Amino acid sequence: MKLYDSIGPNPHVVRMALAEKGITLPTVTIDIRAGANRSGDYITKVPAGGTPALELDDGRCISEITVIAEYLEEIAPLPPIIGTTPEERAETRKWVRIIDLGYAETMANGFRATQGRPMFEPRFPVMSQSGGEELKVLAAKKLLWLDGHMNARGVGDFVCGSRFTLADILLFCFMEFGAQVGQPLPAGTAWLPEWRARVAARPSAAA
Ligand SMILES: N[C@@H](CCC(=O)N[C@@H](CS)C(=O)NCC(=O)O)C(=O)O
Repeated sequence: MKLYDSIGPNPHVVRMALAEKGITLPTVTIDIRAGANRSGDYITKVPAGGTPALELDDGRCISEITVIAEYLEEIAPLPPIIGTTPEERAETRKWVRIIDLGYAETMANGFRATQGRPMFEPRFPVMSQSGGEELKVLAAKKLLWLDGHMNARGVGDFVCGSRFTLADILLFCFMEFGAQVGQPLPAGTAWLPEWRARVAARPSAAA
């Protein structure tokens, strides 16, 4: 297997998942700033053009970070980052979906329409600048909601309670990226700062 890697939060999620599982792969770095993911060989292998992607030994490519994480869990179940029972897996997938659709996509689309506009506008349609600003507000509100929920729940170091999962990896990588592009953790959070410190202390966070 081979990993097509780049800058940005999406590849960070997969590198962190690989590190949690102790898997090391040969890596090819794709220069997304130069648009190398939107031309040539890469766009043939990965029609949607996003990075990262996992190339299997038979040449097939798997893209989309949550799908790559599911694949890794199937080929290397331990340590689990999704779950060992149907109930655990359902809980992880629930939070992954909430975080992905509610926060990660919102934050990323806010970035693409504002600070990231010069890079993304020539590649695909992006929302208006003012729409992007609204998305940033919505992303911050989602973090506040998540924080309130986790704080009220009262137990558990991680999104799925005592289990460290893909939901934590996804949230962490996108929050770290958000903080670098003008979307820091909003004021007034209580659970997220301590959770962030716990996740940042894991060796995989630096992957
Ligand atoms: N939905 C995709 C998103 C992939 C994505 O947008 N990756 C970013 C890097 S963080 C990228 O390649 N951006 C450059 C571009 O889309 O041209 C996934 O789950 O992998």
